[in-house]
Amino acid sequence: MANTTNTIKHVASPLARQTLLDSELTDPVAGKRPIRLLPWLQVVKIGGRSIMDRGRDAILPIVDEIRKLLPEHRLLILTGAGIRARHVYGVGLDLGLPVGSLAPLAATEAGQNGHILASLLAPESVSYVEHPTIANQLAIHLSAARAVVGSAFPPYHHHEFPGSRIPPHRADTGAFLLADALGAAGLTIIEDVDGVYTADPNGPDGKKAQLLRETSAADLAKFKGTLPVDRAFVEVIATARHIEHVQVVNGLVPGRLTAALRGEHVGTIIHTGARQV
Ligand code: GWN
Ligand code: ATP
Repeated sequence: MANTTNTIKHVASPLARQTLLDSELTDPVAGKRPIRLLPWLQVVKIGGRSIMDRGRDAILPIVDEIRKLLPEHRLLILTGAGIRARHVYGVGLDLGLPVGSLAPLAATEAGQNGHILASLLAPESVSYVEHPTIANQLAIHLSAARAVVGSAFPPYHHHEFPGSRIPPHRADTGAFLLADALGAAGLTIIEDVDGVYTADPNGPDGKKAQLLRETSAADLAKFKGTLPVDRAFVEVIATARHIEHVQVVNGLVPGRLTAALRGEHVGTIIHTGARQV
């Protein structure tokens, strides 16, 4: 009888005989840059505390700006959590809740801000889409509408890393992970300051703070002071696969988002670790 093992039952796989723990062995197969799933997509993260918590004075001008941008760009708009998440951290920490319980509580606040924003953009066919929809059906939703809104928080839940009692992977990190995973054209982070400064411009040394027009993942990793983005964001941008830079812009100044999406340098450009291949 003919030996059919190799042709029928054996499925050839370049990784079948290797340990996945040795990068020298996996690199020839896994070291290539992944494909871009949505290369035309612009991802915009809107600050929870810096924009959404300010209510109509901050939100309505941004909604107006986004409305005018829709013919020009296809957008995934992701919202941060803001002050309600800080309150829930306070209550939860007082009760001794672990980080994996606090993460989803804060994430729901990011979702709420997204629902608010999506309601205001509903006349433009913009809807809030759920995390599972972002994961699997974003392309079809973005073929029906020029933009969708989602929660910027990554859904780590009880898988959140236990190093700190405050969930380390928050909205900036979540927005970057998504933008890079989708191979988006860009990520713009909207804050209430002109960009990243040498020190908190609203802190005690605010008067001396200088705006950094450009910085990098490596520089921010060495930066000792506070930042307007999560610390984990600095870590994940170092290993970016697609997004080569992120721009942080002031959403309280009309026109900054529009300019940033047109590729103009109007805030702080943060260079990631993405290699040009
Ligand atoms: O609820 O506003 O998605 O898109 O991280 O999980 O805590 O959930 O635990 O599809 O799955 O509150 O219910 O909530 O914000 O995250 O969502 O309305 O399982 O559409 O049900 O990954 O929205 O919500 O909070 O994003 O960030 O039902 Mo909400 Mo969030 Mo809706 Mo979502 Mo979490 Mo789902 Mo989820 Mo939970
Ligand atoms: P979230 O979306 O998670 O709710 P957010 O991004 O809207 O949050 P913050 O986390 O408060 O808002 O970040 C913005 C704030 O960061 C600014 O208002 C500023 O005062 C502060 N900040 C701290 N350090 C710096 C720095 N080095 N440069 C610029 N802003 C800084």
